[in-house]
Amino acid sequence: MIRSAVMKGDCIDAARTYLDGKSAVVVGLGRTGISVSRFLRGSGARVVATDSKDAGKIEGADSLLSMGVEVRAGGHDGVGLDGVDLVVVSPGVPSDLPLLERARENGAEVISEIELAWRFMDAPVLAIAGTNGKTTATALLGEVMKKAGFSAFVGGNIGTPAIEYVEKNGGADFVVLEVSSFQLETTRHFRPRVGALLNITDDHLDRYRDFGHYAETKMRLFENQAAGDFAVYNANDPAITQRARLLGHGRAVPFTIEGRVDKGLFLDGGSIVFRHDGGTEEYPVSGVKLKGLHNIENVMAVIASARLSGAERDAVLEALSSFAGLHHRMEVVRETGGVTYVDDSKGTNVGALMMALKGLKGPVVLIAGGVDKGGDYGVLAGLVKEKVKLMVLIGEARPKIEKALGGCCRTVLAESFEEAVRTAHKNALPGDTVLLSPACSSFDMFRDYKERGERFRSLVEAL
Ligand code: UMA
Repeated sequence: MIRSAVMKGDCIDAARTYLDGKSAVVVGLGRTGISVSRFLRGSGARVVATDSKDAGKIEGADSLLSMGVEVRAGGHDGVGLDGVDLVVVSPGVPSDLPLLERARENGAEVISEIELAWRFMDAPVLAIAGTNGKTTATALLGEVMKKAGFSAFVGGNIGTPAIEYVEKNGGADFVVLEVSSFQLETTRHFRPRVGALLNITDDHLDRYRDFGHYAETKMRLFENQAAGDFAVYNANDPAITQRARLLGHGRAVPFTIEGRVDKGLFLDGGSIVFRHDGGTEEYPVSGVKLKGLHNIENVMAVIASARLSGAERDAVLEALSSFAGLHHRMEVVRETGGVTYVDDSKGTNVGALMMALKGLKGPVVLIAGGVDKGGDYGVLAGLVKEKVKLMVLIGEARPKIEKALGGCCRTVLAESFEEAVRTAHKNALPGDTVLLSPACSSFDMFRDYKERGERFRSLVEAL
């Protein structure tokens, strides 16, 4: 099924027309899978929902059962695929899972939740992807569109599954989505009016064959774009420009913090310049509240996405001057005794740590580690030598990071997160920054990056 124009406020009817009586399987019952199961069942489909976890550990399983969803917990083995039309995969479920291969062989359509949601959306989608910065850019774009007087649903990888927009029957002027490579693995027709790709650096290499596979998955953002759509991309990122053939058939809108482009966005003196068909306009960098060059890239993507969607320049300027950023993303949590404590718990890959270090003057006491995602820490050697005076390592990735970077600065291995914060505090002198930017995911010690960041804040407040 390919989306035809769904009328505003007509999402539920459109979904019901297509889904009523269909047979669907939902794989993974985290936040996404629970919402998708509820939506499919509510639209009249027969739904089997499955998770590798035991039933007792699935939050929300009871409410699905009471709606008539069949829940298969503790593994995917017993899930029958005869007569199944549709399989909807959660982002955390790899798309080559044997169950999914079997479903494809059986003739079922295997898609991600953003694909399903997109089919019934009644508003243009503005989608943001990239290894780092996408959550910040998505939140900022949502703010800009609202300042410009539009109603906007902001969701996707940022936290609220896109399907919840459809489930509530839509009605917004725009849907602003943060989109991850996991979600793009199983899109088919997903076609954002504006797609913005911020950067591609090492991440999730535990899931992909290699970097090329990961990068090409991200480029799928543009795959179905056509005339009338816009492909906004970082022209200063070789991983993107080397794959320019994958930019799709929308209008290309490059942005860069180095050099210039004929059409698109670049830096000139103290301003971001946007050259487009309607003329040339400027946005003074001094008017942007977010700090750091990487944030200028995020801001360029947001300016393009918003202006090409009809937001007025004044509204853009106003939002840029007031948006202070997100929790756990280079967030100053305390300044005491001349030492600044920065929570960058959302920095879960090598590229994020690189940006964090580039943005600080040093000396830095760095707390890093957690669950390794297959990235190459070695690329940080120069920066660590230049800025980090002490590295305190935590979690499973300790030996790998120590091997790659231990020679660049004094390095200590901590047995617990509490010990790491104590050690960092003891070794920090006035003028230093204690930075939590783990370059790893948190799942060996925490529920998620938020819990890790909140623990950091409470330990720092208690110092
Ligand atoms: N599971 C299976 N079988 C498997 C693998 C997993 O049943 O083979 C089950 C797990 O037991 C678990 C469920 O799948 O119960 C987890 O699903 P999920 O990991 O897709 O988690 P959700 O709660 O649905 O959250 C997802 C995104 N998570 C991931 O991509 C890992 C959230 O992004 C997103 O906010 C949410 O959907 C709403 O769209 C988080 C994230 O870490 C923030 N994203 C990655 C990133 O930003 O780098 C991509």
